[in-house]
Order: sequence, then C-alpha cells, then structure tokens
Amino acid sequence: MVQEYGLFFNGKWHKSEGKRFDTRNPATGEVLATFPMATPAEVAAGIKAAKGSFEKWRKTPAPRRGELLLEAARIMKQKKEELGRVVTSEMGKVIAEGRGDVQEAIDFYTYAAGEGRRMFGETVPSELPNKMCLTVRMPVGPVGLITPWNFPVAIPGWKSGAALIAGCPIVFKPSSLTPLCGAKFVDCLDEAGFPPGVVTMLTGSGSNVGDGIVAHPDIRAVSFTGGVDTGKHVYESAAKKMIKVGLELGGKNAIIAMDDANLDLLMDGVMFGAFGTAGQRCTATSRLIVHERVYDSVVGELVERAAKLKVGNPLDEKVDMGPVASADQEKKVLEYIEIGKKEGDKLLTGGNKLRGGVYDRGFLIQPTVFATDRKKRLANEEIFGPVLSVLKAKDYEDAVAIANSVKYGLSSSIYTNDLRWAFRSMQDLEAGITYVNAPTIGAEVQLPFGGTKETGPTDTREAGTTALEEFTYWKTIYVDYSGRLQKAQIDTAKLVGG
Ligand code: UN1
Repeated sequence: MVQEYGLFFNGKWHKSEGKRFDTRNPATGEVLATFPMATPAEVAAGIKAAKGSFEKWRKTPAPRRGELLLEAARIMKQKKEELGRVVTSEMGKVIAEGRGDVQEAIDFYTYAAGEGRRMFGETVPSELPNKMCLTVRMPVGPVGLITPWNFPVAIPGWKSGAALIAGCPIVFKPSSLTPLCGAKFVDCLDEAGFPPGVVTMLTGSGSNVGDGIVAHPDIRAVSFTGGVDTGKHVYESAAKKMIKVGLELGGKNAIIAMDDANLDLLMDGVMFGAFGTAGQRCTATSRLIVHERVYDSVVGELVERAAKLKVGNPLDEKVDMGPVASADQEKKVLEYIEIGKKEGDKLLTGGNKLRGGVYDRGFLIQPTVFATDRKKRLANEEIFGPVLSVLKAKDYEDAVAIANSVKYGLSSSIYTNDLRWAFRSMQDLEAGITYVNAPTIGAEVQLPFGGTKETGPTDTREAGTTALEEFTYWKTIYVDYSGRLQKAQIDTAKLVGG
C-alpha cells in the first residue's frame, strides 16, 4: 500500500482537496508515496496557522526553543538509519551519503539549539549620561522555506533550524521530487513537540504553492535553494514586499590542480567532489583546472578512476554512485553530453546512460569526463550531474582566471603544497568558499555557507552564526534613566565637566 500524505499545519496532517502526485525511487521507478498539490485555500490556511502561532513562539524564551530543537535532533539521531534510507530511496544518493544528509540536519539542529543561549546583541556606549544603548535580534515573523531535492533533509534542517531558533514559524515547501523526506522530517519536528502552527509543510508546484508562499503578505522572509532562474523570480517577488530573502543558487565549482599537488590526494578529492551525489550538489566539482605540466598524468589517472566507479542501486553499500534524481535530470545531463560532443569537446570517459537489466528502470548515467576549454558551454554552465570538465592552465594566474571566468561563485578549491598558491588563492578565487587540498564539497554546519555573483546575494549566509541574519532584524534600544529629557547631538556642550 502506497501511503497517501496530506498537508501539515496547525500541529497535524490534514486531508487535501488538491490533485495528487507520486514520488518515486529514481533507481527503480517504484512509487514511494503520494502527495497533494495544495490548493490556494490550503496554502492560505497553512500560512494562517503559522501567523497565529507567531506571538507565542517569539515570546517563548530562545533557550526553551533551543530545547525543542535539541529534542528534534535527538529524534532524528534515533531514526537516522530510517531517514537515511528514505533519502537514498527517494533521491538516489548512495546510502553513506543518505545518512550524511540526515547527520547534517542533526548537526545543525544541535548547533542552532545552542544559539538559543547566545543570540548575542551588542551594548554600545551612549553619548549621554545615564543612558544605555543596546541591540537585540527580532524574529521577522512567519517565513517561507523552499528547498531542493539534492539535500532533502539537510537543507530543510539548515533553514528551519535557523528560523525556529530565531522565533519564526516556518512554512516549508519541499521539492516535489522529495516530499517524503520532507514529511519524515516534519514528523520528527512534530514528535519533538513544537507548538501547533509553528511548523507547516505544504506540497505542490513551485508556480502555485511556492509563488503563493513567497507572495503572501504574512510571509516575512523567504529562504530558497535551487536554480538561478527561479531564484531571480523569488528575489523579484520578495522585493515587492520588501522582505528578506536568502538565495542559494547555482555553482560551477572548480578544483585547481597545481603542478606540485599530491596527485593521489587530488584524485580522491576529484572523485568525491565530481561524482559524489552523482554530481548533484550546488558545490559539486564540475571543473578541474590542471597545470599544463601535470595535465597528461592527471587526465590519465582520472579516466582510469572514473571508469572504475561502480554505478547502481544506491542502497547497495558497495555502489559508488547512484542514479540522477529524475527523468528531467537525466534528460538534461544527456543533453549536455550531446552539447559537449557537438562543440568538439573530447569525451574522455563515460557519456552514456546505462541500459539493460535493472538499469532500465533507473536514471543511471556513467561518470563522464570531458576535456574542454573555457569558451565552451560545458566549461560555463551548471550541469548538475556526473559530468566533469577538465581544462588546461598555463600557470597559477591562468588557472585562477579560468576559475573566475564563470557567472557563479559558490565553492572553489586548490590542490598544492606551495604556500604561495594556497594563500593567494584564498584571496583570488571569487567564491563564497575556498578549500585547500580538499574538494569543493563537504561544507560544515558551524560555518557560513553561500556564494557570490549569480550564486546569490552576499548579504545572507546559511549555517554558522550568520544563519540568523536571514530570519531576524536588528532592534536598537535606547534606555534613558536620567529622569530628564536629554537630546543627542544637541546636549553635548553641557556634558563637559558633568
Ligand atoms: C548543496 O549542494 O546545495 O558542501 C549543499 C556540501 C554540503 C552542502 C551542499 N554539506 O557538500
């Protein structure tokens, strides 16, 4: 029996009037569950419940809110294996990464819970006597969280952890490819005991439910992770209401391999960075920029290693790479492979959909490597799949110029043992994240996460202490306990000598 889910608001699951859609396993085609496309009235009901809970939630002391987050983390930890399997079954990343996805949410909830006992503001000296000035963080109100399918528990975890600890009720719309992960995550929050209304989950299309959430007058901030075009649309719509918006969009992340790099270490990093999650991370290594002096040996080794990766059912612990997440993803990746061939890029390995037997039911594509140059589409456009583009560079300056030549700026990396290149690259690479001697993926939750250029506006960062910025505004408070009217900027002369 395939389970039929409803919509979660006001502390329980509700039946929906909306049409239904299936969520499927991308490795086998099996239907896992069905979900509703929330109707406009249901979107409104969910947001109303969120709004109704705001006063009580914002007045709940932040350390108490933190206790609920910690309880949710404990529940997720207890269910880690089950949740990890749901991630892998619904989205297709290998099971070790499925567990990692859940761990990232556990980690962030644990981290954010502690923020409930910090959430520091400032005390600032006043220019007048017997007067005190301070700043406190204020939650903006109910917030919309629109999340992608590639980290179907981790990213809802980042966004909701920050919003909830800040005192904002959440209206969460998971990707239509991974609503089951969303529902399992929400079940953990429900079990932890968040008050009714504080957690809402609505499913459906971006153009109806997503847009409906962003445009609703009671939604006071939006956090979106996904494609650049949708991100721009969300930004515009949010601007009309003057609300805060956090956007984490595309990437075309490069590893630079200098001629002194440890090649074994480099190869391990490239395999994980390019083919982990079948290349479907915003932070995936999609370009490898190699110093010309080591180019031939790097390419030789790369082709050998990529061809050896075992592609198959991601629940099998021995499999290195699972399917891409959907038929649309598969189509897009195969189209890019054709584009590469048409533009004259050299296909070094892979390039095909896997067929025959069990492969026929899943969206499985070979790990693919192309040799290309900076003018080509494969060197510039985000593919979001297991396709790595290799480029040759003359020296450090050339490598950085290639790395910076794309419109995105999320993650970056350099492999070198030379301090000059390592330290210069930290300043020179146009990206929100730079790794030295590690691949472009693998961000940790206690540090800021985000990019520059078309990856998204630089004024917000997810994770780290910066996570609160997305969901709070600063209130400045002046307390005058002099017992008389004191005028800033005007009474200054009188102050001399007291
Ligand atoms: C993403 O790809 O959208 O850096 C998020 C990483 C992860 C998060 C990636 N921890 O690989």
